[in-house]
Amino acid sequence: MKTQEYIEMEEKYGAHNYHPLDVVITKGKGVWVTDVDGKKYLDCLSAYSALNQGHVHPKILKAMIAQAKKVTLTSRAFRNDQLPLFYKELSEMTGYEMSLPMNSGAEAVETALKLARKWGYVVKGIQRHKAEIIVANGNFHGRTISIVSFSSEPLYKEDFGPFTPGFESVPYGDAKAIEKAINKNTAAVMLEPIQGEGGVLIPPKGYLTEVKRICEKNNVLFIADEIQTGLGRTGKLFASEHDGVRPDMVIIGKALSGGFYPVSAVLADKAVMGLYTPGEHGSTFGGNPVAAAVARAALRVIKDEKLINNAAVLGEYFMNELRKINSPYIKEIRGKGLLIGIELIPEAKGARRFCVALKEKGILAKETHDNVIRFAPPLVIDRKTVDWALPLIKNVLMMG
Ligand code: IF1
Repeated sequence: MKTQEYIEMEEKYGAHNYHPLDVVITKGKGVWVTDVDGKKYLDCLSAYSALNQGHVHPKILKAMIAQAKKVTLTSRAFRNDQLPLFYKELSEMTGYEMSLPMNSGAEAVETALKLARKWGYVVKGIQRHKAEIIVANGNFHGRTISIVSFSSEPLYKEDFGPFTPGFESVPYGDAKAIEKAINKNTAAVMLEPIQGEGGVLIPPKGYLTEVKRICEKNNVLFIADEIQTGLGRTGKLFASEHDGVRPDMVIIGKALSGGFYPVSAVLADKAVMGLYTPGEHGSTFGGNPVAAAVARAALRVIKDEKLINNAAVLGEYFMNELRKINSPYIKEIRGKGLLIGIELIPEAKGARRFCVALKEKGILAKETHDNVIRFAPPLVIDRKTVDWALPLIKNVLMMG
């Protein structure tokens, strides 16, 4: 079958909750993907940062196959011999005492929110069912009803009420607004260190430091959603480290499996994570042996291949070179590590048509909001490949 036939089949039988670029991928290797017509592309989205280790990393593949041949699912009714090793290695790598594995990012966010509420009642002494959690305008934390309840994007929530109460949203990047919103019922503040969906928005320097200080002063937990920014993407293990902040809870997902499998987790020390008791939370697939084996291999690859350092070095190089492009359509180029956004001026008539033009040249990138092109290649990318992409990107940005 050819591209057009796949597209027609998908449109006929699949729900229309996406508007993908018209490329039908059939193979991936490292930073490259191939479509059903045999055309090769550089992947500059990495499945929204789930592919930090690159497509089909051989070591993760090997771990997944080996585990799938042994045992795939035990449920948490019984123990398995992969999960303890996953816990220990994740703890050693991140410095958090404990973790709780789930599958999707949204599930891990829900896990953290439930835990924060429980902490609010049991530790802080908030009156039952009164806990509040502060979030930021422009946030993206997933698609469940509770999570879209505190979204500020009408498209994500308008038709899906009634909403879950207990959330308060304040402007992103404004620590004072958080201080003002805190009251005796506030259990936690949850933020993305960089708002990915918001358009690769980087808060003012020291924002997270100040937010953490305010949280400590007011006995409020600080939760970082590092699902997109974590595990090396921004040139640090966690983006919060750029501000020298150690959150009370860190939520990770996406690259925790290197794109093989949905694996997410919440990290915290025992004083917080220890509050969950048997029966209060769980998931059929969360922490299953394949997920644990895959995640262990995915973490090992990040470490062994020094992907965090590569993201820092090549991210800076990529961004500096992009800044040399003198296109009248560019409003701003911003980013950290290999999470880079090019914001276009409104007169550029939208980022999507630039992404379509990039696709024609063999580069897959995705617009976010109307005017931002996001570049987030796998962290295994090398300088030669960046140098291959730059003139093509320049060409598309100049052409308009
Ligand atoms: C889609 C966006 C990115 C996330 C953060 C939680 C989640 C995500 C910071 C939920 C997920 C994804 C989901 C994907 C598109 C994508 C996205 F444009 F929608 F916002 F990356 F920028 N926290 N982000 O970025 O994780 O439940 O999806 O595993 O198609 O919805 P999930």
